[in-house]
Amino acid sequence: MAKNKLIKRKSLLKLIKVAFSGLEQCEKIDLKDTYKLPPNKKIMIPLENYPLQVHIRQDAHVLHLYPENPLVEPKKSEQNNHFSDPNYILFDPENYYSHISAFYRLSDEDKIILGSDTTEKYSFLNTSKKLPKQQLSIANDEGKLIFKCYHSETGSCISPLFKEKKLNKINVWRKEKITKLAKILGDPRKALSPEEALKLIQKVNHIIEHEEYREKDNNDKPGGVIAIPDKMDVVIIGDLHTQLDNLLTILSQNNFLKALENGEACLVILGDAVHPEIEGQYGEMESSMTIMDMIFKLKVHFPKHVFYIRGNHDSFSEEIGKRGVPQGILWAKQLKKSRGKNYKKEMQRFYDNLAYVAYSKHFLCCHAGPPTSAVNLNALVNIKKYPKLMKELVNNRMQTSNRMSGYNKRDIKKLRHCFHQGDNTPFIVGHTPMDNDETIWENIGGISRHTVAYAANQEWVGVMAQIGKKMYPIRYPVEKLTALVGSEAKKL
Ligand SMILES: [Mn+2]
Repeated sequence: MAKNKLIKRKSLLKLIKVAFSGLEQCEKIDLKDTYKLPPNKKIMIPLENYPLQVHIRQDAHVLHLYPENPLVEPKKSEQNNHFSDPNYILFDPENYYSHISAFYRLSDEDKIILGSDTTEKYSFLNTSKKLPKQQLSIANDEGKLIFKCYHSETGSCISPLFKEKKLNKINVWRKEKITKLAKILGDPRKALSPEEALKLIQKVNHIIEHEEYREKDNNDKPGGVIAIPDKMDVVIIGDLHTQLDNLLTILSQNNFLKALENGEACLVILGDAVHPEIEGQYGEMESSMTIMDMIFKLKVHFPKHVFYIRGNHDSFSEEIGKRGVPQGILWAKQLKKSRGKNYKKEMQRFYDNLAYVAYSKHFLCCHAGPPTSAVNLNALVNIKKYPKLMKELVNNRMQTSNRMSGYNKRDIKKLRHCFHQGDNTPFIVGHTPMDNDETIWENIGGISRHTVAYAANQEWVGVMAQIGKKMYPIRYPVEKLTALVGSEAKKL
């Protein structure tokens, strides 16, 4: 409902904008070859849904601008979805296909201005600092691209990437990843037999009891902290709440999978992968089994590069529930019924052995928030002796005028201090989505580098990904990839 209102407001705004922007005065050109943009003139490209190469000025550095097309065409009935507004992705092709990299999403009605004024802001585009302050603007008007070059001496050029290979490059690349995922995960639509499921979770528990980068506690059990090596990049994903398509969307994008494979990066899942958050589905438990199976398969395939941190829903507790539906209890019952008593025990063993915090020099994360009570590194490692700390790390929420007991800036600072981190180290939590439309929220509560990542939104899914020394929010439209991975697995 709120969405309809939003769309209406958007179209009204658009009418006003068109009336005043002189869009009609754009010159349309027929783009067959490289085209030099005339200074100070708006040029509209008649091609829709075609990739372009952009020379911001006439030197070697080029950018690519690709329409963001889904791998699976949405059904007619779903046409009013997030792919109905054509978006473009602007990126540096030198990095885009080889490393985890950021890009600029040029959405409908959006405009980007490139020049030395914005070199810092869009540092991932690697454009020259020697450009004029404003060199080139690119706008997206319902999928039609409008270019304006502000300087003739440093003139900008555009050319179409017509050749078949380049046209489909991104989706061909993504399909290769779907095949890889099918090999790792199998058909996610096919339930594991109780025997297969038991074997899988036992393997995971064995790995976790000897987990890499994890100091043992004083009882020689896995401690509460994962210390990711500084040289390894991290990709952080928030609460999935059974949205398998969201996990598959992420793994089919960027170079996340490749970076896990070659050991350059690790994936940290911030807990709460189970228990749907969709109204009317709170008591449904099959999808919780499926997503845990998939996470377990990832863990077995990448034992040193996939980590799962404990969330409050990673429990059979009667306290876990949503709107009166006792999800913790239903979860225990379901596992016992479909997979047997031993499986349920192994899941408890899994929960008991999970870490609560992960960090490196470049980030710090946990499921919910920092403890408000006293905390130090030794207590975090020996967390099994500190049930209060355990509870706080998976349940705390930020302080607000209605929740004075919540955590605040000082508590984040305190937790950072346990790891000798300064105030600039990104601190990332899940647990508390800020609204229904987003997936990542930055600088929450006015606290700099305090980020909430939530991966259960059905339209957009985001990760916090480390590129170099910095963490970037990277968002993708969710695609229904479960069936695609499944049918690919069947072919193997
Ligand atoms: Mn939670």
